[in-house]
Amino acid sequence: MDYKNILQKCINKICYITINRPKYLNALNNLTIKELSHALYSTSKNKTIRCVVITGAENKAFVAGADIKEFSSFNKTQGSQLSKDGHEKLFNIIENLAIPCIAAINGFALGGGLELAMACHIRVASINAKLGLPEVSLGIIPGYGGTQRLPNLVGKGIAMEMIMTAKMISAEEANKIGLVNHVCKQEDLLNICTSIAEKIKRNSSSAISSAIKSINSCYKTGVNGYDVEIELFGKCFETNDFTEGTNAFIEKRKPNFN
Ligand code: DAK
Repeated sequence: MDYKNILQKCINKICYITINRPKYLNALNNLTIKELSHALYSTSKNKTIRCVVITGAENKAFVAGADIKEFSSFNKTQGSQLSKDGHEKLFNIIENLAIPCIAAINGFALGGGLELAMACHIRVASINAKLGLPEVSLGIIPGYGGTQRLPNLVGKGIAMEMIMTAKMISAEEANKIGLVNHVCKQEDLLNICTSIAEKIKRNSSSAISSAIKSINSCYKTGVNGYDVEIELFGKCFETNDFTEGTNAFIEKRKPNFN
């Protein structure tokens, strides 16, 4: 598939995806959601890729939200369809990706943009980033998982205040409340994300996939995360990575995971 609104390049087993609509502060329109979904699906099938980094083009915005101009004319049916597609084809896909996904937040991360970052497994923000869920100022509520993922990340009280006031917070404040893992200078952002990805790459990809699944199960209703952990832990014993990791330790060498 040829992409119009995203750029993708893979270097040293790390796939960098850039949302490329800088004229509209990288707002997520339907086509961009489709292209992201396609790129992530194909990346997840590529066994050589060990980490994904998602960022926004230029230095003003990660993603300034869903495309307000596009959805402003939608009716209830179109709104519901957009919601269903977004959840199923993008946000849930990212959260449940077997490969770690890092959001490199290089500027405004608002509404659907912050929701996209929150669906990623790790978030790093540059110092100029501004984050918020301003949907109630438009007469809607966060609709791509924001009412669920924000309280999971920062706690109910802070999430309630952020959503009800529609306020933007700085990268430093986001770091203080646990919404982003690290804050850095803008020029260092991709290097820091790459160095996290490089550390991840040294470890077992099968164990990392299982860890993502197990951690995510903590937030799924009706699922006992401890049971998931027990099952996935057992499965690790059948993997080549388990054999390699434990042999390497016993033989006093570094493991060589494929
Ligand atoms: N959508 C469409 N265009 C946008 C946009 C957005 N979210 N954000 C910015 N742009 C466009 C602007 O309209 C402008 O384009 P022109 O008017 O020049 O053609 C261009 O990007 C540059 O923006 P500004 O001129 O406004 O730049 P400033 O530096 O003055 O202001 C800003 C930057 C980020 C403070 C401002 O652009 C702004 O307030 N943007 C909107 C932020 C926002 O409210 N984001 C939340 C959107 S609501 C759904 C699920 C979820 C959602 C929707 C549906 N379903 C389940 C169906 C999510 C909703 C949202 O994300």
